[in-house]
Amino acid sequence: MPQPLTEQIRIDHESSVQHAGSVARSIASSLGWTDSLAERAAVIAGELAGNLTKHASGGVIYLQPLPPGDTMEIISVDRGPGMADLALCMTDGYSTTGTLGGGLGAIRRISDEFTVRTERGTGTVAAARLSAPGSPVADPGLGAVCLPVEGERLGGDAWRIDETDGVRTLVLVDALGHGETAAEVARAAVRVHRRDPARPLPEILIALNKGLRHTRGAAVAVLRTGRGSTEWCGVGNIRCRVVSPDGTITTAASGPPGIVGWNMPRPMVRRVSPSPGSTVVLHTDGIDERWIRSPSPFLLRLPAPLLAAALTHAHRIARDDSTVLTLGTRRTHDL
Ligand SMILES: [Mn+2]
Repeated sequence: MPQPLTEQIRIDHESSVQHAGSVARSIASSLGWTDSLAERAAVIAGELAGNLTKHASGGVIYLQPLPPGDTMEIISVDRGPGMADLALCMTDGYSTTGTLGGGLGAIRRISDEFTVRTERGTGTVAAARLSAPGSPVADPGLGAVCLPVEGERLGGDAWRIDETDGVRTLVLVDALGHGETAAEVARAAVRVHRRDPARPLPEILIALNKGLRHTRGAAVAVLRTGRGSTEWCGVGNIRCRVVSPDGTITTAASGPPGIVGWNMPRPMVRRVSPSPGSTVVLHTDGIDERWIRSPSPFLLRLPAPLLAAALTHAHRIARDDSTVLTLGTRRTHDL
């Protein structure tokens, strides 16, 4: 399983449609997929990108492998104009230009999971997931977009999710600096965490602090949810918000200032109490935190995988590595 870094493709020219397809193929090859599965991924990416060139403005495609196994996610998000009749556009074979193989209905048919939301005047967000047969499927309640600085290949943000006995532990790392050096620190942090992802949250931070000594260090946040409780522990400026079903956003937790690996204060665990139906959002400082000031109701109603993409598309700071992780409700009191 490669580190789940997102590939971003701006869809601003016909050639970007082909590019989307070839990036899907290269992720498929990194996952060791068969040619026919890789081809399905390339078709989905090409169709979503093709839709953006024909119907939308300001569109991007995000592609990524998702843990725990062999899932690929292909997301499209745009700045409008949105669809007037989603049900009609989902009909297999329906196409306003007559050139698509079958539009959204066809994409849904060849995906394992397909989620789309649209609002006239706002835009459309769609996410398709495809998994190798028999491999564990990515958590449907999890959304993620993890991008390096615009124009760079690697960045200092990294994340990981583990699940033990129904308890999910999500870790997000933002290593200081950017590029290859920061990426090495972030990978080291994930490696240290991976040895024992189920240990108590403060111990995770303490282990990372030790493991990142002699590096420039990182901001780190860990969220654990399951069995009726949700807890958070972090150091540095990774944000944790809860988006409630009624559209209110609360700041659930914020870490004390400090650098893991360098001058870490004593890690404190905070309880997060998301109401049923809420989505918890973790993001690094590569997302403009002013997004909480006047978010659109459309954005706040998005399911977790779409919310991560829409937030990134609208509020990313291109000169920093940027990551959004979203986790939606699973049972009444858990996430
Ligand atoms: Mn950062």
